[in-house]
Amino acid sequence: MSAAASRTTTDLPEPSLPDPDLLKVLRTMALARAVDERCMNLQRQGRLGFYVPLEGQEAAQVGCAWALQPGDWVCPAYRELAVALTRGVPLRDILNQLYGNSADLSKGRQMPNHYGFRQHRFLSASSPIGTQIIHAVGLAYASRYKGEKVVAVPFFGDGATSSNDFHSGMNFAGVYKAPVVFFCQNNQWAISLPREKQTHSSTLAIKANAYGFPGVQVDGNDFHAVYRAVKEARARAVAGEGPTLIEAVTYRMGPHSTSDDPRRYRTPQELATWKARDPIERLKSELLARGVFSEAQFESLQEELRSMVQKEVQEVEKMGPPAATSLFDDVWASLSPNLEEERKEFEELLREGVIRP
Ligand SMILES: Cc1ncc(C[n+]2csc(CCOP(=O)(O)OP(=O)(O)O)c2C)c(N)n1
Ligand SMILES: [Mg+2]
Repeated sequence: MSAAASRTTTDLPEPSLPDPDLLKVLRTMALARAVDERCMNLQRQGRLGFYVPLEGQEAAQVGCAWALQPGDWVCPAYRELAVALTRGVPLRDILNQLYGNSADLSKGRQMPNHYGFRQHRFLSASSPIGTQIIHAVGLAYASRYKGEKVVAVPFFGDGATSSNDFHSGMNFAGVYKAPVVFFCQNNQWAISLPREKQTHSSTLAIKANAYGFPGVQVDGNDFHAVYRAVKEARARAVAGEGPTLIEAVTYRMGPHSTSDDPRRYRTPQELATWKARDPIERLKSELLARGVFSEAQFESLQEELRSMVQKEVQEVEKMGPPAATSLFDDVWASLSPNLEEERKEFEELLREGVIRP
């Protein structure tokens, strides 16, 4: 029996938000899970090229994003689907990018799963580990210079705390009190490298001490704990009191990406221990225990979300690839004569079928 299921109503956590909001939170977490399941299957069926799952990290991601404001900057790594959904990014836009089709906002030019959404202040995913940390620090510093009351949040993993950019970003933000909320999802693994081989520090949060600002470790599978910690860190940052490092202790229940097999490096027992702490089950059982929600309502919510995702995928799969000639777009304001010539030649080869779009 999971820890959440064995709780009694008397030791339920103090809710961080009113019940109608918590139902929206649960819905967002369940939506992320439904998208995750579907995309893993689509990749296994050869319909999607690549996917990076977040299963197990829903409370950490939704908890953090829920505490932010629309003007705040989100600087993701590559696993932040639930952050994008909480920011209000339409699922259609995410799926179009995964497929790299003609409706993809990045025009099929980015690696799948490496989306960015300008209007949501959600930067393009950073694949090189840790680079988004310094981007966030720069954005935060510049925003304060411009008089904006916003924060920037780099999302990164336990592995990224060993990167040069983690040190540079934390140091600069500490010295200049940049309004940054450093959000580390310690999911216990950096691909096949376990947390205990990543660093000899007792926690990741403790690393903030070296840079002169607070570091907080929270239960990353507890929505309320994450939400409260980020809300407080955000308030400190916009009040000019400087950055905070938050370590959300969680677990990646799936593979690192569709390209690896975690059974090669971790035990079934470890996975079972963390599955019993499933963040969605945890919030759900709390709402059930308080009588806000019934098991039957949760099941119909899951049905509804799964069929909505299914319909979205059907629509997205109807779209063709981006036009092949679009590779000449967006680099120059106008094409030089030699590029004009190359483009004509390219169109000719397309017409003759020598090159296939
Ligand atoms: C600079 C750099 N080194 C190595 C890699 C290969 N790599 C991709 S993901 C990853 C692990 C990152 O682990 P963590 O920061 O814990 O994030 P998680 O994937 O667990 O979310 C590594 C080493 C990379 N992308 N960039
Ligand atoms: Mg990790």
